[in-house]
Amino acid sequence: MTHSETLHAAGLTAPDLTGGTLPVHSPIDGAEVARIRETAPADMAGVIAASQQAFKAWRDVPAPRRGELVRLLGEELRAAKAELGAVVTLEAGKITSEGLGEVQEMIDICDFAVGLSRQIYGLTIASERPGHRMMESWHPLGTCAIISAFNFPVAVWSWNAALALVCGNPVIWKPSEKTPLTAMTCMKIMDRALARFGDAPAGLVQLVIGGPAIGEALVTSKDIPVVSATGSTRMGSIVGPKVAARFGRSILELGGNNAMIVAPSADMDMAVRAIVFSAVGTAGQRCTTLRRLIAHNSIKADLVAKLAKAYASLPIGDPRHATTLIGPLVDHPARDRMVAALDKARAEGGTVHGGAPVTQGVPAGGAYVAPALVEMPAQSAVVKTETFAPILYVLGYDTLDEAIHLQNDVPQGLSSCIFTLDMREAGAFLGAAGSDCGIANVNIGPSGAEIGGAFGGEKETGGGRESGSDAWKGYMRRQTNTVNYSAALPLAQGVKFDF
Ligand code: UN1
Repeated sequence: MTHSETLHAAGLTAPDLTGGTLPVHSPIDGAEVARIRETAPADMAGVIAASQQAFKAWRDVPAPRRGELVRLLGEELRAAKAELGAVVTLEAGKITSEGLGEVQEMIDICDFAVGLSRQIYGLTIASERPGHRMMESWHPLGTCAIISAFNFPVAVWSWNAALALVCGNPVIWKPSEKTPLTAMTCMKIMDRALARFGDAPAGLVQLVIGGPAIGEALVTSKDIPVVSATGSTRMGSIVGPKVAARFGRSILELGGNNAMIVAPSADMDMAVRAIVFSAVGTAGQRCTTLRRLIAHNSIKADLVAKLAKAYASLPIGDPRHATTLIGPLVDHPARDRMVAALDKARAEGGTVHGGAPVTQGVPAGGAYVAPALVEMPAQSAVVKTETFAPILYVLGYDTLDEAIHLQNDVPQGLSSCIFTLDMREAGAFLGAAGSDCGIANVNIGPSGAEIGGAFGGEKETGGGRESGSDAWKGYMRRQTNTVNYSAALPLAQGVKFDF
């Protein structure tokens, strides 16, 4: 299929794709595929006001009925899976299976949120006073702004939107400027769900497209109580303080620098499979991508040899071809950053295997690269930096304490894992003095998390939690209620105040 056939199959029409100011390129071949109309900064006040209006109606709709909208969204996503997945491939450069997987992640979170819509539970609490009852009520909070990144252009929106909507909040979505077409496709799918739902308020789900001025309007508006932002640590360090300054709530999902410890007892074949998928999948552009391999010195050389062999056989090329495993980087600046990181690694004493730009057997115009394995003498500055590319730094260790120290000794704290068959090592890794990350796994890689768990991480990753478990609480306000059903008015803490 040509790019325009893919876009038209997903329901995007000529007026959607032309006449605007924002050029959109496909990473597959660098071709300009659209010029999108941007939201004028002056229009943001109206967008936010419409969202406020929608909130007034939506917060009164019973949560299970709100869940019905998300159930319909899940149905529409199932029907449009192939078409939306193809746009993810076109616009983000993911291989077909990963584009489809991303849509599946959306369907999964919709299912989760539908169930949640009947499970918004609060606690009841024993009161210290006779004839009193205490409980918690969870109420909708208000508009949730969702600022998403290019690398999961649709799934991250759905994690936030599906939860926010069942929690009673309208959403305003600002996608990456690199991936507005996937967002527009999602909005068409959402519009079909809204039409079937029938009576959702106007302005419940909005999309705004543009650059920093649009983001700034969302981040600084006191009418937006929750800002969920996914992207670089640099972006988060700007967004977080601005939201905090107006006492808003931010849910930040920022950089990762994810490691795997491979112990001597590990099932090596399984470890190799996990390493290859998590280090080179999505061309190293997941926030959960494996970036550091911490291998026991007794098995390190053998492991590196096995990986080098596996890396040499990985098909690199057009992400639409069924056999391709490594598609392009998002753009040429991303490739320049990879080349620069490898130069820095060499300067810091690293031995680089692979990592060269690839121009043969791939579509012209795309930024294709061979994945790099880099043996490092120490965890130097470049290793502590997240470069969004398929670079895997390899470090050695002798004791588990040393390995855990290396794993934790970076600014980021998203995902981590250990390969071991020794339950004591696994227990230590998952313990309080083990991994300091938001995600810690045993005998699986750091990427490809299921939606059922809370997703996010510590330190410079930003501390936010999205997706499963009780992450929904981040989108609601908790109200503590004390009800006195007695005929007396006792004060707490035994205070006397008689008059
Ligand atoms: C991201 O890269 O921002 O765990 C999200 C994973 C995916 C989500 C990644 N489920 O790799």
